[in-house]
Amino acid sequence: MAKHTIIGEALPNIPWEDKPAGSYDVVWRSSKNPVIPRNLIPSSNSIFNSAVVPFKGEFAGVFRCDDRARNMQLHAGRSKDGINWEINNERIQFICDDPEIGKFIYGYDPRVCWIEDRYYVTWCNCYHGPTIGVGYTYDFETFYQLENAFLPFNRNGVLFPRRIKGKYMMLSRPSDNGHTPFGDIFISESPDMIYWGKHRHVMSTVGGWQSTKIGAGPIPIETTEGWLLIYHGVLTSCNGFVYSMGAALLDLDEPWKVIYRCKNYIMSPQALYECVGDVPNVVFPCAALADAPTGRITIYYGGADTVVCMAHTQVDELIDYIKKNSF
Ligand code: BMA
Repeated sequence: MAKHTIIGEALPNIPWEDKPAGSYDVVWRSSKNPVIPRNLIPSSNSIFNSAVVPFKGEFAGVFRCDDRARNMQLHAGRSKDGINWEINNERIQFICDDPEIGKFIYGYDPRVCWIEDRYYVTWCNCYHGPTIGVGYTYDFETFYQLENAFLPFNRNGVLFPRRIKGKYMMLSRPSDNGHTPFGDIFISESPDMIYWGKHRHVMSTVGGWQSTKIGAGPIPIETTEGWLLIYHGVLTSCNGFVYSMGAALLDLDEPWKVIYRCKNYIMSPQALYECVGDVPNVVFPCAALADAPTGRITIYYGGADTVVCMAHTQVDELIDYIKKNSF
């Protein structure tokens, strides 16, 4: 019996597979991986690091589709079951009041977050270098763009799914203009989604799989034990960066306070579609679906900067694992 640990809605049609018999893993891969192939649409070189949410009894999402000129673009998509997707061949054209901000150069690694009355989209947006773009949609057809949240350079902007003490909250990872060899997770708050401040440090890098840089992944999941944060951590090997998936619990009211943080990764690149692709050895989580009554969680992650994959876990099992293996 699940303990009703997740504070949230029921999602009875969450895509789901039970843990394979004999598995030691706390997070296990879908047997259908990769669920989105690199060439699902005619224009794509690769589709990966993408965000999925429940939408009108079905599912919708914003997808990172790098085109065949290797431009990084955002595309909208829909699915009845969260597994089989129809992705628009044309990229999202954001409507923006200010042409300087609305000028699209590149966009990647989207996150989508339902807050109050709409779906907010955050992504890595080029404005004199990478920073955090912010927009919203009601229907995944028309998208509006707001001000960038921060000055460049920044990546991995991840909103919380509700206001905390009246303020919108966003995690981010200040970076540089290239393949940043450092990076901690910070949090900022906003009264209006435009002005962001009160920046606080959340987590630093620490040895092993998360020793080079870390960045928030899916929208944090509210639980009775704290905000469940799934994130990526990077190790620099003699053959380049290795991206793994980790997890922590943050204080519900003061989410810059880390309550538990798992020493072990919860998934590392081991399957062929994570180890072979345009960028080898990458698992990069950007979204999670959760079903509160059963505690089921389905994570969407990019494999090797090439394909979209799914993995499953159960909240009580994952939280026990984080606590048992915490620093
Ligand atoms: C990061 C981002 C991600 C990518 C990762 C591995 O800097 O560009 O989109 O998955 O590198 O290449």
